[in-house]
Amino acid sequence: MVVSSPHPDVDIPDVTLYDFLFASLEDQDLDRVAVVDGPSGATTTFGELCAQVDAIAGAAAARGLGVGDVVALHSPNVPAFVSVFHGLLRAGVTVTTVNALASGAEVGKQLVASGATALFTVSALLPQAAEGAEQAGLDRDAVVVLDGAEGYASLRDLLAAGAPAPEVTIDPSTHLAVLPYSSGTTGLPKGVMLTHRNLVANVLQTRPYLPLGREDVVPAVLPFFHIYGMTVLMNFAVLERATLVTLPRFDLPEYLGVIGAHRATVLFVAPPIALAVAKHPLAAEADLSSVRLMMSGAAPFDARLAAAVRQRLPQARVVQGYGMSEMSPVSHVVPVDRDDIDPGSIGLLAANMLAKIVDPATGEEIEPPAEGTSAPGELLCAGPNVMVGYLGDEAATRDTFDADGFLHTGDIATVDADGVFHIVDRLKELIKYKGYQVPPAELEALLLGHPQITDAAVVGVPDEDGEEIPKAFVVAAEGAELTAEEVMEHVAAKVAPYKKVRAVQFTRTIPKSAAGKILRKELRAG
Ligand code: 4UW
Repeated sequence: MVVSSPHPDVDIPDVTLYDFLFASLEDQDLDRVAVVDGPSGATTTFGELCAQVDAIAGAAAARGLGVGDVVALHSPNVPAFVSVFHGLLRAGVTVTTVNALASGAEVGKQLVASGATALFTVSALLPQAAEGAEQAGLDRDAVVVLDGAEGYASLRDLLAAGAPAPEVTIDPSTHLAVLPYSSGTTGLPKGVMLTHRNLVANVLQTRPYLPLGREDVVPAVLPFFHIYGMTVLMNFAVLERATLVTLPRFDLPEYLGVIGAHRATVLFVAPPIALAVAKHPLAAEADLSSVRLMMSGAAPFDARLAAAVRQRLPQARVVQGYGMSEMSPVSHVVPVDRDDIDPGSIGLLAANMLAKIVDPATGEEIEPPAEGTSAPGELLCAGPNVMVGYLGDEAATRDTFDADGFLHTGDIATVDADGVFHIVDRLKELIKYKGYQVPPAELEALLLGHPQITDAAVVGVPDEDGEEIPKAFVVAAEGAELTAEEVMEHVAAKVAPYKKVRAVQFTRTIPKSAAGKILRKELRAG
């Protein structure tokens, strides 16, 4: 049986993200601060942000970028991320966001896979950006370094031309706004095709249960390049005319300092940040009295951690959301005004959403219970926020949707009689390290590229703090003298730091099904 959201449906206007967020700006908001650069304290007002978005749209159009083009944005959280992202979208460009921690080879792969014809980056990431651009055959003219670098166009150069924003006509329900990369339920990262409508819808679907307003100050430490930061921070906070304080990386003292100095009110976090706030002695000394809400997502967050956070933030609500790049991303959230709901749950379906729980062994739908909690099964979701499909990968798209058009999340969930969902396990092979995606298929391919490795499998296992880490099971070639350190270094040299293999076990065989699929559950069980 299908479970419907208990919330009333919301209307989703047929508009572009620019029209949704910026065309509605009122005079009274123009002088309010939209974005603060955390490290320097420099501020950008809504009026300035909107003018920058228009100017960047004009500059993009003057470079010949518009509808049909894909442009890569490769930057940590800085205020210019917001204006460049929305400026490119305003010009009709589709933006593929690249993880700021990506290696040069990873940047190159995404440029090629997405068909990007230009790359916007920052000087600190230029070594990886330049390597990736070269790999993808982009010449220097196609690379813009926002803060400037010798031999490259900068944002200032682009804006100096003063080109007017172009008039573009696009259909918000079919035109691709963004292409974040996700490995989904299996395999290598794929371009997730999200339309303007997907992004507009997702903000509206959670808005009533997650009130944010003009008085809110929101540290933006979760990366804008990842769908959580993109929708929940960048788009949601801008829509509500709240103030974002950007931080290019997570550094606990700096984060706590920003909360105190800017009187931050709402913290959107992933579990490792929640853990630091709950447990680190520095957090005990920090002034966190301004915080009224902490929301965690992107990886499991249990009720014990929620309770530990509440001890540090007794005045605040501590809630959880759940989502996936393929859902723009939010499908579930614990409504802020429902303190009767377990904070270890992912709460209720967002507005306009449907879900099913299906027995992965039989494909049978599990009935929601009249009372108590359902049996666990795979969660499938449908709604206006669900992606169109994976770019250029019809087979993966087909496999990700069931016959009724519901998206396979690859997560195992239960639902209770009140419509409250819990995530209890993960069916898919994906590993999450500090909330970042680590696709085992990618690491396995790298391991198999080592001349002394004949077979390998990578699974997520808990470390001593209970955090998930990637562990490699390795079959070494006959007579090979391979150490665990060598295996780890082999991978670390080629991938972003969060994708490193952090534990190695040598084994004689990798358990596989008759069809040759790695039996990951067996490996995880040890
Ligand atoms: N509990 C257990 C969770 C949870 C979870 C995600 O990288 P992606 O594609 O996307 C994300 C999205 C995070 C997110 C979305 C909306 C939201 O409100 C929120 O919190 C405020 C966070 O991470 O990875 C998707 C996969 O990440 C796992 C799960 O396996 C999912 O399929 N995941 N949230 N609360 N696991």
